[in-house]
Amino acid sequence: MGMEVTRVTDEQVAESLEQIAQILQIEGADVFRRRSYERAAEAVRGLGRSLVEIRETEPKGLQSIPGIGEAISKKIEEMLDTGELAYLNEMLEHYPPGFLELLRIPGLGPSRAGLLYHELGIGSVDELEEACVRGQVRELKGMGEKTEQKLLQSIERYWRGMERALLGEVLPRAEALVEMVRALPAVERADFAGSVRRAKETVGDLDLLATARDQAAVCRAFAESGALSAVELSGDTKVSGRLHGGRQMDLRVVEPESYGAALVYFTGSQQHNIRLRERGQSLKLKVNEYGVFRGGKDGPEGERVAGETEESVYAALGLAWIPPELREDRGEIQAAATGELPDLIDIGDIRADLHMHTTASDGRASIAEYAEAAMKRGFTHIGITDHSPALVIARGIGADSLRRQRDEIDALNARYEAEGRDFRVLLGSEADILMDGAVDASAEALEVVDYVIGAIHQGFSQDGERITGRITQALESGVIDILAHPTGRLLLRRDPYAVDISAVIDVAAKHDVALEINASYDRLDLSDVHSRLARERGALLAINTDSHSLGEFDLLRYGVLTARRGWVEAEGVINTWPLPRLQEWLAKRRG
Ligand code: DGT
Ligand code: CA
Ligand code: CA
Repeated sequence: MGMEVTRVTDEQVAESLEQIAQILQIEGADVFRRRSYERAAEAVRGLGRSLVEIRETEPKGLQSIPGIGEAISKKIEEMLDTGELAYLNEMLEHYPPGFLELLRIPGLGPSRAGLLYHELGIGSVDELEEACVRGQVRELKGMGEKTEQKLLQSIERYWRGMERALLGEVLPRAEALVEMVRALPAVERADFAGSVRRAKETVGDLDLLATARDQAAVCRAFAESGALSAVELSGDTKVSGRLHGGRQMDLRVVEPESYGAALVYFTGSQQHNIRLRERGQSLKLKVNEYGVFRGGKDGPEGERVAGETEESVYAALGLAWIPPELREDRGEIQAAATGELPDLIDIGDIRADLHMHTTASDGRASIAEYAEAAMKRGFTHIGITDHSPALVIARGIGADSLRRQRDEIDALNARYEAEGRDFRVLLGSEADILMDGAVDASAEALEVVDYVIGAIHQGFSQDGERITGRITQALESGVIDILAHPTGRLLLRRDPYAVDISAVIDVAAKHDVALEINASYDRLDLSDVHSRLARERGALLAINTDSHSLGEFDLLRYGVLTARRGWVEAEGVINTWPLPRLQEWLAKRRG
């Protein structure tokens, strides 16, 4: 297509390496070869720096990464240079396009997928479903009626999961797609809209918007770009289809004078749009995806008064521009009318991450490695919080190990001080809130740590009264400074425990305990709505990544987006405070 090479992300490199490992397994290749690709994928995901940076700055280039040897480093370089990997492309030629998608079905590993393909020619989830229904799968070696039933259930769950995805799975792809659309000839502007732009925690389809004088040319170019695995509609102003992996998406191409109005309309939410239209009616203005027009609801479409930018649309309605994260009809229009929109927290306000796990418990990086990565991000401090002893499965640590961490941290801080670096490490502990509400933090442990994060890791199914009592008792004890992932939900996978979060918020506010917004995009716990409630009731918040490896500081953005959806300002989030202020707060709490 004569287009510039689209840059592959590190995550895409990791996925390609993983695909190679999967195909090697399907082909029954040597287990060591397969493992080397799995290890390489894992290594890429755990890097604190980008592949490009390592390649350019390390004397040994990519081979300086543990787990990446000469052969794989060459392949990664090829991907970084060309956006493609011939070795993988050749492997994939032996299989139908939807084949690797099969591996996303829980319970269907590479060996079974290979068997299904070679024996029954099954090359997609659709075909697998059909074969199960027809009872063909049970005839295969090592499978039976039970396996077939289980597979059908998994497929059903897979289709249901397809309907909504986690924001963190879709947002990076939306950004990459927008970059790609912006690079198409004739495109003037492009953005993603819809629930992804509002940063909703789960999203349905992806809505893309572009503007160009020659709309049809852009539609054609996009339809032919290979971004979609299936093009379902390709018109002069709109292209619809499925992305690789199955997610539905639309690209709409509008005229430049309508771009702002279309961006408002397709960003939504629907309720927000309805409120805007009502406000327009009261001002005798008609608001739609083409612009704002004089003449009111029933009049002929009159003179255009706005439409090219979002700001112009809101201004025509007497409103300040409203950040997309607030557009849920939760009072934002009233606030925009009276100049009372919140000054939302921004990722640049965050100075610290206060929740991460090292190799001492279940993490994969050392204290010093986290510190280096944090300095690169511009943090001024971090807090190390390995698990307490009660959490045996996560290799919780006791007072002896905490003392060793204390020594290590004191030595690091002394070095930073001597070198004049504005950076410090704090020592915390993620202490289990036990079944009876006691906190798993010994007197010896409390002596050496700077703070305690409390969390529930067992007894998720207790009834509301018990689990709420257990948490509030722990907060009232004064031992806990931050309550981690307060409701325990795992998005699309596990419901929150039956906790009365409103009661927890009140107790947290009363005892000056900060409630965490866990930034991991499968948690986002507290949620947007609960975060807002917490701030309204005067409780402090913390936004933490709960990192288990170096790359995970990047999750911070999802925590910040959730806070923004909760109308949260920087002031109420302890991670935005300079270290002295944080220490003062901790001293007061502990004193
Ligand atoms: P999703 O895809 O389920 O995560 O949620 P959205 O918000 O992206 O919804 P979607 O994709 O159905 O539509 C994108 C935006 O387009 C939506 O937020 C508002 C606007 N929109 C769609 N249908 C209607 C409608 O019937 N009335 C109004 N007022 N707006 C609509
Ligand atoms: Ca959508
Ligand atoms: Ca849509």
